[in-house]
Amino acid sequence: MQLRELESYDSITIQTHDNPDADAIGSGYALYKYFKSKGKEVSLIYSGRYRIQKTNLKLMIEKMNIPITYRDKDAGKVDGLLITVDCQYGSGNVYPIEADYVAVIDHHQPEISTANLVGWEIATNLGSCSTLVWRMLMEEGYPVNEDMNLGTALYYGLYCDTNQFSETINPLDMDMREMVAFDNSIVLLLRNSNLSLKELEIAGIALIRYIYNNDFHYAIIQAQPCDPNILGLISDFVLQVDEIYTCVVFNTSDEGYKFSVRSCIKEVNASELAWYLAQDLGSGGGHLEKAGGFISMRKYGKVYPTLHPEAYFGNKLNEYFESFDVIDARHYEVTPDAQQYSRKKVIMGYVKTDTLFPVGNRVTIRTIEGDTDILIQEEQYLLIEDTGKVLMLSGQQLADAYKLSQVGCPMKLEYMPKVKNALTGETLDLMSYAHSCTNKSKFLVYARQLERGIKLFTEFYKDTYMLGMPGDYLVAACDNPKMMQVVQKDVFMETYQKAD
Ligand SMILES: [Mn+2]
Repeated sequence: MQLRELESYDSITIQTHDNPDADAIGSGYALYKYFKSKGKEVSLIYSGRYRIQKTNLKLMIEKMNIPITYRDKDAGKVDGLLITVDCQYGSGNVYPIEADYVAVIDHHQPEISTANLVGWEIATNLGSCSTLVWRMLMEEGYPVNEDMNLGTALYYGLYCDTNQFSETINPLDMDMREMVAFDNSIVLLLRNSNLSLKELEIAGIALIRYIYNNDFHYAIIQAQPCDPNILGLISDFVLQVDEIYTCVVFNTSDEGYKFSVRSCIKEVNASELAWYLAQDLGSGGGHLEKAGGFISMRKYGKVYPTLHPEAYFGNKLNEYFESFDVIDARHYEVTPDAQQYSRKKVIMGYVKTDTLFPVGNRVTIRTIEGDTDILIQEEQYLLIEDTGKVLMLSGQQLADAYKLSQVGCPMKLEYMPKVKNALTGETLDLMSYAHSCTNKSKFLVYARQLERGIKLFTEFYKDTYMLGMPGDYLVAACDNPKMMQVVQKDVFMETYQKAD
């Protein structure tokens, strides 16, 4: 959905979830400003049991002049369009207000039927709803950076929802963080009014009630209901204990379990562990050392009606540590039980890096998988795969494996990769410099379907690993068997065929 689709309504009410947080307020405010600029009659409201109390939120509202008001539960129906933001109409965390028309803008797991909505945009891969609304405003050409209050609200929304930018890795979140104009002095002020005395006590109590596993060196802590930021704070602290290599800190609300993950060993990537813990029950992700996630109570209750969450996290962690073999490609053979396959022809893109910036420049390549820093060199190419991954190759490697054309590359990717010059900050859209290529069909690999999970370290992936789940494929180039990678099962089926 695009925001302009909602411009046919003259009266618009924007409702955040009950007990709104900085992200709900920030993204709600951005929508408010947008529709106000279109001459609509707009109001920004929240309802539910509690009024806003936290000092940082009160300051946010005051400093940025955010016109959010509390709406009494029995204030009745609203006229025109109701948009719920950072939540979904009909979910347990937002008081159901009757309205003529309803739309939803959110970044949580889909919880509701969209059948009766006039529009919805639910982007679960984003770290904050503020990022989503920022994207929607940019798509409409709205001048976000001319309004410092608006920028600061969005920035602070992302900051809070991602535990100070540590628990997300979506490239669009990073784009907003870098591109939006904000007032740093306000952010500093809010940052230092983040905890109440009550929450200080919650953190203290949580610390003395840890569960420690001696075999795998992990700790689990359940905290009383508190702001999710406290979970990050506790887990940062716990990880400093010498015997603890990995930890999970969580709390419970009516909607589900919110958790923070930390790791200080290369065999555990916090981002992937967060994903593993949530899997089909919610969402999780972040960075190598810090990550976070959420498990929906509705989904959890269906699968584990009686299991205590502490036991759930313990079981999942044990399962995680027991179910992966660590493989170092440099001392490992895929053959002899592997079969030969060849890569089907796929259209991809390639770019000679010195057409982007001069040789010797340091640049950051931002893809769906995160940021990579490289030094621009001669005869260096980037290959943009149809999955959105970007690989670095020499001219020879590229010419050996791919048939190159001079026409532009038509690929549509979920996140279009960008290249940013570290010195000047200039950012280029990689695809507009790319030409098309197809792999030569002769590219032969050995592949073996995995029965157990693996963590694969290779020559290029020394400090972090590629994760393989049972069912995925371990693939090695026939002419260079140490060049190994993990290919997800469905991707493998689509891109490889048995060699004849
Ligand atoms: Mn949010």
